[in-house]
Amino acid sequence: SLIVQCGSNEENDDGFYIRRCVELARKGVGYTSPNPMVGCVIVKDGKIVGEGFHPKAGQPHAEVFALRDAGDMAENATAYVSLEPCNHFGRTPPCTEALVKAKVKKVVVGMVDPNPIVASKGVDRLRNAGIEVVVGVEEDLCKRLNEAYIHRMLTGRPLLTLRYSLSVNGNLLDLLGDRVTDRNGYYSRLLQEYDAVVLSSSLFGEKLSIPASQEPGANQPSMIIMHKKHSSSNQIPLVINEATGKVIIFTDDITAANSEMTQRAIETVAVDTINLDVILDYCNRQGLCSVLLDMRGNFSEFEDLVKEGIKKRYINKFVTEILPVWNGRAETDPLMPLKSIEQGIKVVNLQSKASDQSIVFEGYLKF
Ligand code: AOF
Ligand code: ZN
Repeated sequence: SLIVQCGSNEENDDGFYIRRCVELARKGVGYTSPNPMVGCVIVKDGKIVGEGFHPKAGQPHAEVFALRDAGDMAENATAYVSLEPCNHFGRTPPCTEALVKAKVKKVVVGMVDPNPIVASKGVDRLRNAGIEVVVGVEEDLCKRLNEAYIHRMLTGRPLLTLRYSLSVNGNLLDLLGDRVTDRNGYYSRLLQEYDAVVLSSSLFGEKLSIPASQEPGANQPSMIIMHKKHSSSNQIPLVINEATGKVIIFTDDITAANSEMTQRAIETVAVDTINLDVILDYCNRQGLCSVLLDMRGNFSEFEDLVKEGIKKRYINKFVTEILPVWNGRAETDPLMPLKSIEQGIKVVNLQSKASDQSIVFEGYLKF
C-alpha cells in the first residue's frame, strides 16, 4: 500500500495567516500614507488570539493593536505580520520591542520593509532576542498590497497610474459635461485606492463633481486640479463645495491664482509649466504614495503630461475603461503620439473585469 507522509501543515498555515494579515491591512486603504498598510495576527495553538492593522500614519502599528488584542495569550505565540516589524522610533516606538516584551516565540514576516531605516534591522533585532523569524511568506501578495509605498520608498516618487475611458470602437472618451459615470461603483472604488487624483480644471462645468466618498468613512483622495493659462473654467469653487478631499490647484497662470478661484483650495501652487516633475515632487513631499492621472475633460491639457510620463518612465500603471458606446475621435488624443515616442511599451500583469456596463483593463507598463 502507498503511504503518503504528511508533514506538518505549518507552511500552508503560514500562508493562511499572512493572507489574513493582508486582509486586515486593507482596512487601512487610503489612510496610511506615507506609511504602508500592515496587518498582524497572533496565533496560539492553531487559534487566532489577536488581530490588528495600521489604521493611519501617526497611530500605532499593526503589531501593537494585535498584541493588545491578544493580551497575555501573546506569550509563546507566533506573530504574523505582512511587513517586517520596525525597529526604530518614528512617530511611534519600535514594534520589535513590543514583540520581545510580549514574549512571542516566533515571528512570520510577509516581506522585509524597503524603508532604509528598517530594511532587515527589524528581523535582526528579533533574532538577536532569540525569537525564531521566518521571512518571505506570500511575498508577492504583500508586495502588491503596498506597491505604492514600496515604489515611493525605492524611487522617491509616488506610483503613477494613467486612467482613461474608451468607446468600444477604440476612441478616447472625454465624458465632458457628464456626471462621472460611475458604473457599478467602479470609479469611487478606484479613487479610494489613491492618495491623489490629478484632474483638468476643464472638467468643472456646472454639475460635474468627483463621486468619491459615497460610502461612509471612505477615503477621499487629494484633488490636484490643473488650471492652465487660457483655460475657460472659473467654476472651481462650485465643485470644491461638494468635495471633502484636500484641494490643491496647480496653475501656470499667476493672474488666475486670485482669491475667487482659490478660496476653497488648501493650496495653490503657481508654476512656470505644469508638468509631472512638479506634480510628483509635490506629492512626494506631501507623503502621497499613489497618484491617479485621470484623463478626462480637455485632452490637450494631458498631451504633454503623457508624453513626459512615457519619456521619463513615470507612468507605472494604467486603467482603461471601455464603455458601451460608439463615438468619433476627439480632436486631441494624448495617447496617439506614443507611437512616435516609443515603438510600443510592453504591458505586464494585464487584468480585466467585465460587466454589461463596462470592461476594465488594468496593467503595468514595462519599459
Ligand atoms: C510596522 N508596522 O504597522 C507599520 C510599519 O512614523 P512611524 O512610527 O509610524 O513609522 C513609520 C515607518 O514604519 C514606515 O515608514 C514603515 O517603515 C514602518 N511601518 N511598520 O512594523 C506597521 N505601518
Ligand atoms: Zn512598527
